Amino acid sequence: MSSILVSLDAAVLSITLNRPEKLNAFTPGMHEELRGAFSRAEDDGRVRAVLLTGAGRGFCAGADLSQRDVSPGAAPIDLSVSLGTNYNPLVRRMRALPKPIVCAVNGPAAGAGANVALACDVVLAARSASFLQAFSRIGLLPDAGGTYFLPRLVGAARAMGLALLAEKLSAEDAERWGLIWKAVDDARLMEEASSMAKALAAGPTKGYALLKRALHASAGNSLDAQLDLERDLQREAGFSEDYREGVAAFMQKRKPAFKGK
Ligand code: LHQ
Repeated sequence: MSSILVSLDAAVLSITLNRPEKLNAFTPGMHEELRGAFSRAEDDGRVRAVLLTGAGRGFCAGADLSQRDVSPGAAPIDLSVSLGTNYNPLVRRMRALPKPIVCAVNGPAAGAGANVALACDVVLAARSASFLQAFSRIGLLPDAGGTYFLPRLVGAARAMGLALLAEKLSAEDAERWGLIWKAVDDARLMEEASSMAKALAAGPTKGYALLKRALHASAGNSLDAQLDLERDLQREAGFSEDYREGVAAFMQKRKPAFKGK
C-alpha cells in the first residue's frame, strides 16, 4: 500500500498521508513518495495549488518511532541523517513551492507532523484536532522547522512553553494564538479546505508565488531590504498576464479569469 495518496482535481493536487493505523507517522518510504508528489506539484503546469491532509483520525504523528533500535547497546542513532535527507528538504521544498499549499489538519499533528503542517501556507484544523510539540517528551528538540516557525507565529514565550512542556494545543487555541489560520467544525473541514484550495488554484498563481517569497523573506530582512524586495517582486508581478486581467476585470466590474501566468 502506498504511504500517500495523490490526486489532481480542478488544478488542486491533493496529497493525503496514508498510514492511518500509525496516525500517518513518517517513514523514509513516505518521505520518498512525498518528494515525488512535491516534484509533480512543482513541475506539472496543471497544478496550481496543493491540499495536504491525513487519512483516518490523525493528521501526522511525526517520525515513526517504531523504526529504530533504541535498546541498550544498540548502535548510536544519528538523527541528523534523517533530517538532512528527509525532513529538511521537504520543508524547504514546501516553503519554496511557487504555488499555495493548504493544510487540512484532520486530527492529532505531533512532532514533525505538527511542524510540516506549519510549513504550509494556510492551515485549517478540525475543532477536534490538536498540535503537540512532542519532541521534549523523548529528549529531542523541535525539528522540521519548529524552532523557526513557532517563535515567529506565536512569540517567544509561547514557543518556549510549547516546546518545553509538550502539552497538546487544541485547534481553537491554535487559532487564537495565531499558530494557524482557522479551526473549523470537523464535519466541514474537508469541504472548506478543498474549496479554499480550489479558489486559490483559480487565482493569480504567479502573484501568489511572489507573495510567498516576499513574506518568507521578511523574517530575516530589514525594512530597507524588504522594501527593495517588494519593489523587485512587484516588477515581476506587474509583468504577469494575471495582473492585467485583474485590473481589467475590476474596471469592467466582472470576475477575473486568471490563468496563472
Ligand atoms: C505511532 C506514532 C509514532 C509510531 C502514534 N510512531 N507509531 C524524530 C526522529 C528522527 C528524525 C527526525 O525527527 C524526528 C521528529 C519527530 O517527529 S520526533 C516526535 C515523534 N512523535 C511523537 O513523539 C508523537 C508520538 N505519538 C503520540 O504522542 C500520540 O500517538 C499522539 C498524541 C500523536 C496521539 O495520541 P492518541 O490519539 O492517544 O493515539 P495513540 O497514541 O493511541 O496512537 C495510535 C496508534 O498510532 C498507536 O498504535 P497502536 O498499535 O497502539 O494502536 C501508536 O503507537 C501509533 N503511533 N504515533 N510517532
